[in-house]
Amino acid sequence: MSLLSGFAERLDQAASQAKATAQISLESPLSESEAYEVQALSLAERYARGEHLVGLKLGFTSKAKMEQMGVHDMIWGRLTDQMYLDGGGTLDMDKFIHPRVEPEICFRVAKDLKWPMSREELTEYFDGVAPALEVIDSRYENFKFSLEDVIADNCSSAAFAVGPWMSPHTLLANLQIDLVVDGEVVQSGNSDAILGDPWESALAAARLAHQYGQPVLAGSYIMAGAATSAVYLQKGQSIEGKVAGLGTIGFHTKA
Ligand code: OOG
Ligand code: MG
Repeated sequence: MSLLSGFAERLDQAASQAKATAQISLESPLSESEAYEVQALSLAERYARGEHLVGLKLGFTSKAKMEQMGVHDMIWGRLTDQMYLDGGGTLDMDKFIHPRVEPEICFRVAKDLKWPMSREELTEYFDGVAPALEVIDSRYENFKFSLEDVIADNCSSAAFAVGPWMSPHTLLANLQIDLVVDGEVVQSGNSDAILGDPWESALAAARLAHQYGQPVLAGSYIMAGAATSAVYLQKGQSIEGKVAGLGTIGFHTKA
């Protein structure tokens, strides 16, 4: 087995057994493109078990997130149908290592994405925007990683829930984004923190997917990346993500 497929298998097992593993960069420094190769190989294990790709997520598209995690660049990962959580549903905490949640904005792709594409063309390629919640669960001990580590680990992707769809013409500038836990606001941010405008995340997703040869088909979800820090989940909580002007999405964690 090659070094990269060994890392991919290790990360896939850490995720499926909900058991943390040591940072791979401490064993063998990887380049960014090798890290994306590990990600693709570990996703191949999921597809082989019958999971399906349903979209992409961007990470570290805001300063708040980069500072919280000590990294310096945007990343992207893959979302599968197994990660999808119905709004109002219950998250089984035993399936995760040390899950955190963050409020987000999600886009729905109307037409297979292409590149290049202009900012003006974007609304043609998307038919919905929605408030969303992302659950991230680093497979590394203590949620600690380098940029290459987290890329290899599919950007900590673990679960996501998406609220009611609104028109893609809904303005996304300067919207307040709140994370509410058991009725209390625990994180607040602004949509402008996401690359200056969350639509820039959709554009970046189209560019990065093209760069890495990953098709993004109609019906896919694109998660824009969080505007706030993420917070650790506990058992028996009620979680809501609120985006002013877009709406609310929530779930519970199993007691
Ligand atoms: C990596 C995932 C980052 C975001 O929205 O910025 C991310 C992590 O923080 O573990 O999902
Ligand atoms: Mg996120």
